[in-house]
Amino acid sequence: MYMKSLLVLVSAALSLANAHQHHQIPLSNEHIQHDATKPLQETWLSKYGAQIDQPFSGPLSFSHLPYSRCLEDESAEFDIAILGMPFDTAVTYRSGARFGPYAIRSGSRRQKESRGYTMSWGANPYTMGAKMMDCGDVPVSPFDNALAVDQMEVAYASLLARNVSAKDLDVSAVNPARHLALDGLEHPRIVSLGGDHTIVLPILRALHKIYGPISVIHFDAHLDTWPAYPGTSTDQSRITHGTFFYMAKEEGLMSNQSVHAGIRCKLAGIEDLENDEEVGFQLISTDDIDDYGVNGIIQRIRERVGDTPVYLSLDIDVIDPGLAPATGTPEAGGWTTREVKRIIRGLAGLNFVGADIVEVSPAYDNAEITGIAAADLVHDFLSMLVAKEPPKRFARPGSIWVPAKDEL
Ligand SMILES: [Mn+2]
Repeated sequence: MYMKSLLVLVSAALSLANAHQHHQIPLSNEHIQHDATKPLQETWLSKYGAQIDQPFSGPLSFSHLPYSRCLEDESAEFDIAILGMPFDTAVTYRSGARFGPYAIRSGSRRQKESRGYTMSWGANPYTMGAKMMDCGDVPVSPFDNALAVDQMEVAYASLLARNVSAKDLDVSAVNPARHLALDGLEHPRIVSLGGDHTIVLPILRALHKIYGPISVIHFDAHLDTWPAYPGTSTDQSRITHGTFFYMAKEEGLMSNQSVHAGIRCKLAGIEDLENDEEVGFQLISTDDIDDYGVNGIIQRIRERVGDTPVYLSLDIDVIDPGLAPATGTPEAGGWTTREVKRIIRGLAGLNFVGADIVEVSPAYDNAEITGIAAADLVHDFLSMLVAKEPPKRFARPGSIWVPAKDEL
């Protein structure tokens, strides 16, 4: 019985194999009739069209902006440049911000010109007349800080010296600082992606040559105005991410109308605050937001810098480490991302000559929280740089709120 079943199975298998062999495709394809006028197969281009970049694909530029190595491509034209400064060798605690430009660009993947309109601004910064370009990264030395600081200054000054793209001053995007340059020319503005905070010293050196002394609006948990750290013995070792504002003041790069926002770090004592005031800063602490509110803070910042040429520098550690953990010197109890975004909206129309976001160090991130937050803040920087004034509340379609007449 067993042998008989086995024979039946073998013979069934053989006939299946024969049947399969019978239907195999012949080696020759002479039997296929070709129409020589048609390609064998439709191409991607004829069938699907353009090879679009999706939010999760394509080369990495900020918000899928046009990308150019502007330092070598001197024909690149822009009104606002995104420039990475992957420098992180002057920090007091955790290094890693050299990967900040990568993380911020990566966090911006879901941003793009065709979806740049936000309800909060009531505008799309990419379509207001200012040409924006991602100019790549400065190839900074990771081995020699004096060399790296010079490289960053030369790179920044090189882009500042370019002609602006928007020759027509009637475009809706405005550059309120365009009349402030000492040479009477309009200069491009640069949004720098750090890097540790030291990058602001070479930036202020380059800006000072164009505009003279600059006021700084400085969002940070830390003062960054310390004269030096204990144990530093050389001129170069005095230049760190916690001392660069002191150096800038020594060199006469800043006005005495600067302001900190969001300070909460521990200090040596009251003498740190006395020194800070001498460097030229007023101070808005983290807790002040509870007492004066977002609008109170906006008002004090605007009063402080007035109509001076002003530079915005934002250390991501101003935001609570629960919402932005990827940074070198985290301080508990900070502002929310939403609060910082609202304060930035209130600063539009000031005479901004440039801006940066620094200290994003993605090795300490979770689920890209910090990179996404930083990229979103850069979108706000771009909106702030091209808006004439802070956005007003407006009656948007479908809103259940009706603004009062004096808010419109
Ligand atoms: Mn800081």
